[in-house]
Amino acid sequence: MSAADTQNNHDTTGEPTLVGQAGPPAEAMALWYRQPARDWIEALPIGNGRLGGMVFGRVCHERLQLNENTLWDGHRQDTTHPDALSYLPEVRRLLFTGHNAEAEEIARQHLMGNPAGVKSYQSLGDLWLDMAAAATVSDYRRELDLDGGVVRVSYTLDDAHFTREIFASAPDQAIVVRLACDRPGRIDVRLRLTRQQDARCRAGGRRLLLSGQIEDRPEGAAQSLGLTFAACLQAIPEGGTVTAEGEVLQVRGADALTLLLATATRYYGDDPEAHCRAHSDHLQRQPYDRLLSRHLEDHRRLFRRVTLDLGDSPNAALPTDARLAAVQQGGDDPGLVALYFQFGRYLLLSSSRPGGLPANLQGLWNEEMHAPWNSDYHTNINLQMNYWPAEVTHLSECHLPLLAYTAGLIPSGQRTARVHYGCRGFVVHHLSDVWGFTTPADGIWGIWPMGAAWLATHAWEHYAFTGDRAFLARHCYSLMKEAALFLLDFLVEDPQGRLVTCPSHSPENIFRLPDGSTSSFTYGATMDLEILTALFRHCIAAATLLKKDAAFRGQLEDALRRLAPLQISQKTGRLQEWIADYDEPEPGHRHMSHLFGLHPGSQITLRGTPELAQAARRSLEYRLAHGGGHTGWSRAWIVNFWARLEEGEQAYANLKALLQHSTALNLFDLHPPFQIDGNFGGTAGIAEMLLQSHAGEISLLPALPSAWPAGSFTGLRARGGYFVSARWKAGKLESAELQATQTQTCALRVPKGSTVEGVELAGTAVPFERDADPALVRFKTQAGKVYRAVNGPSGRPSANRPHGRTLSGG
Ligand code: FUC
Repeated sequence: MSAADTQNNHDTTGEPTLVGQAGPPAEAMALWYRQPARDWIEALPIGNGRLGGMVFGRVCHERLQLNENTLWDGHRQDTTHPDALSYLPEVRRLLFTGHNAEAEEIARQHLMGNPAGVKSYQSLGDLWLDMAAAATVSDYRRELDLDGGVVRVSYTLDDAHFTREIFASAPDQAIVVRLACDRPGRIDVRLRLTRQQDARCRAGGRRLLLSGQIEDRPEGAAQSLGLTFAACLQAIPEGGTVTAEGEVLQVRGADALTLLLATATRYYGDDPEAHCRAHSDHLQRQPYDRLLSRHLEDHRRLFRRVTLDLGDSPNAALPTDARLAAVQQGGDDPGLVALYFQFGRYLLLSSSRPGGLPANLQGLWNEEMHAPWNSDYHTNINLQMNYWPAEVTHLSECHLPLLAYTAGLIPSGQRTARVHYGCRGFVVHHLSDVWGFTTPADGIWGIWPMGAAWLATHAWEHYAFTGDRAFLARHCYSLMKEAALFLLDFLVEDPQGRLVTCPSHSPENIFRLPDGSTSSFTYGATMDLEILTALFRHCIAAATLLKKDAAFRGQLEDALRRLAPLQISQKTGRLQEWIADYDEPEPGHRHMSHLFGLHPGSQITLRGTPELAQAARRSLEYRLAHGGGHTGWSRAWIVNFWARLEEGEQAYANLKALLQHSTALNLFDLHPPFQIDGNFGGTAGIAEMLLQSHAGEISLLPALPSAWPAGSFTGLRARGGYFVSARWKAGKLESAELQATQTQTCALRVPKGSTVEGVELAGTAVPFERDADPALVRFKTQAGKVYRAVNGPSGRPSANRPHGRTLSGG
């Protein structure tokens, strides 16, 4: 097997002509197609959080491209620049006096990490299933059943119907492939495991063993420091024979065939080969049906928590690529949006499971040895966006890998904080890897010391949604505090006496200085102030809840009082992105960092800070008027912004643009190239259109577009620990159910045109108060109880039931 073969992504030679038209799969929540993937970006993803595959579904030369999420090039090392701290005062002085170019010059030489970059997450390799050439097959279909987490391929060849099922099992930590046929003895297949580099494959008995070590040899090193890894494929035929021939396994005349793939790397310290062999021994004792049922149970436990119905579509019976094409030509397809939403949830639960690493820039799925941006962890938007849907779409435990990963960065981030800035706490710059990289990378824009702080806001969000105070005390608080300690020490007074971050950036944008030159290097960027405000407020709230650290709390409060404020441009009415009202050479820049306070932050809200919300809106409109949203993640962020501004039509138009311009046939988000953040940001945006809880209220259908006049959702989560379901018709709320997990007062907002006519607990009216704002009601909830809020007139409680007492009207 040559490297050229393994790389030949487009090779469809020997693939048969497809005839006939397979109907849609039984499962409605499925991506499905009438042809195999021509290219990697058309293949269908499976994953168990650690082990992933891209299934091409080819008839005669099936390819599964494989990933294991610990398989990264590089190694753990100290990347700090020992002299950095001695240059910091001069860099600050230069920035405060407007000598940005000179500051940049010094920073490039002395403030960057060494090395100033990370190495790539790599493909594990490929599993190939070669079958005899066929001239024609009929009724071909491949599908990704989201509800079961199974890829299926089926077709008819001559008189026989062939089926394949492929899934990545979390409970059994394996990729499982099942080939079956309705005629006995028809399964003949040659199996190969390959990798472009650093590996070899051996066949023996019924197994293939691929093993190797990434070549990572620093200058002068005698040995590679790269990870060792292994993959073991086991073939279990029913009937027929298996023979090992050199580097391949040949299966002949089987009625059915089960393939079990186990993988391991040395990342967690195991011997990968020994681990794979032992795990294969265990797997081969599990019957296929048992593996499948254990997988289905595990997958559905997470997947089925949320349902979403956005209404019918005339294209519901078409294959996914045809539906996407119709939207790309301007059509509306609410069902495709619901599918996209559930696909986002599927991707998260397939790429991020407790105990493992978080989803990277491509989630889990990467076919390259040198991936775009190394498929790393970018912390100036991308990694965080991956987790925007986690809590609201009820995949809270899938958020834990991010929190654990962030906690794992603390030792390295403390060293960088000390060596580069002389500060306590921990700092993370704009990207990281699995080796604890925390220093500035890539270029001058890498000097952005806010990554840890932003990541730490996720710890609080996890608490806000789950209400898990013990977890807050045990895991979240120290993380938040370490991130805040860094900023407390890092803040300095600017020439006007305001506390600011310095040096920093507004990721990754540039501005024009009064002398006409451009720069990106600055201090007190609006985003920094917003992230810091969010984190400090979270720390104050957590310390108050946990009754600890009064002095620390006082320092945070004091810093917030002295912090440079958010500013609205006198010239343009827009929210200023920087500390001064600079012009922007790239007004449609993909990053919209200064709007962090609007989303994902909550410093800017429509009713709490109307002037800032208006200024944020102007900034957003300006970005959009100049081509903003040209990358997938940028477009997805825009959906969330409009949702927070309660502009359903604008949110929807941008969601549609995400599908039209930034979505591949397999529904992967395209930067381009493939980058998974847009999938997650898009999924979060859809949720944000239907349910919000960032402003101290649960807001139902805050940004419902006219394209979804009727629909329902169940099982979404809101801050305060609520589980929320709702149903609407003709654009008006019919009813909502809130399951409380805490005893507290619930503030519930309904959309324009709807009013709460009653609140019930098990059919009995519950007293509620109507706010001066008629869209808002308040009532007491008790942990474990389910409350139903109904809108009139169709949802009005029947006359023989008492109405809720209202304080003003109702
Ligand atoms: C940041 C973004 C790019 C891309 C990369 C992975 O550098 O500005 O658009 O998303 O991360």
